Amino acid sequence: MDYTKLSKEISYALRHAPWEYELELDENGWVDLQQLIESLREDKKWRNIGIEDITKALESSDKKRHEIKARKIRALYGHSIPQKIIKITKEPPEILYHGTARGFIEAIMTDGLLPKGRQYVHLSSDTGTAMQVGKRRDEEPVLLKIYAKRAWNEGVKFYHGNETIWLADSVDKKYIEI
Ligand code: HQG
Repeated sequence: MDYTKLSKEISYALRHAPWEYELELDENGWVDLQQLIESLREDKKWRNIGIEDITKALESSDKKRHEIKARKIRALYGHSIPQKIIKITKEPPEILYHGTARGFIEAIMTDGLLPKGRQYVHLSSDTGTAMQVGKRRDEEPVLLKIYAKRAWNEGVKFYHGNETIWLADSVDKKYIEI
């Protein structure tokens, strides 16, 4: 079983296209795990999957992208669907980081960080994770330092994604340093 492929398809279903799987997310992004499994099983490559394959796919993943609780599953971040997923606000650490492509810097330092195709801006608690995120778009990414606690103290909301990923609706340029 290709667990990476399974994990990617779960992300696609739960972040971007639940309707293709006849799934409806609740306001916090949860769907019934059994419904997801039944929907995936309609594809012949997944026709024999069970709960244990889903948990293995999540465990073998390099990042904590999904969460299972009380027979439900959700993606922890990354959503692009029109229905905005409600996240819990949480006081951020002093500094968060964002890794991005060199070509985006001018726009970011003009308009601030915007969610673009997703519901939230994604920030990282450590520089290594941020650089990895940036490397998806540029072999020499730029690391941005975000004065998160100062922003929070001035009323900007931050939300918990997982242990290393933080979310925000947007980040004004006054809190960003290259
Ligand atoms: C950029 C993956 C121009 C922003 C990753 C980023 C992450 C602007 C791109 C998660 C801008 C959006 C999210 C502005 C922001 N002008 N460009 N004003 N504001 N941008 O993929 O943060 O592996 O939606 O810098 O690891 O790269 O899928 O966001 O480059 O955690 O689990 O617009 O997705 O996680 O790109 O990545 P994305 P991201 P997974």
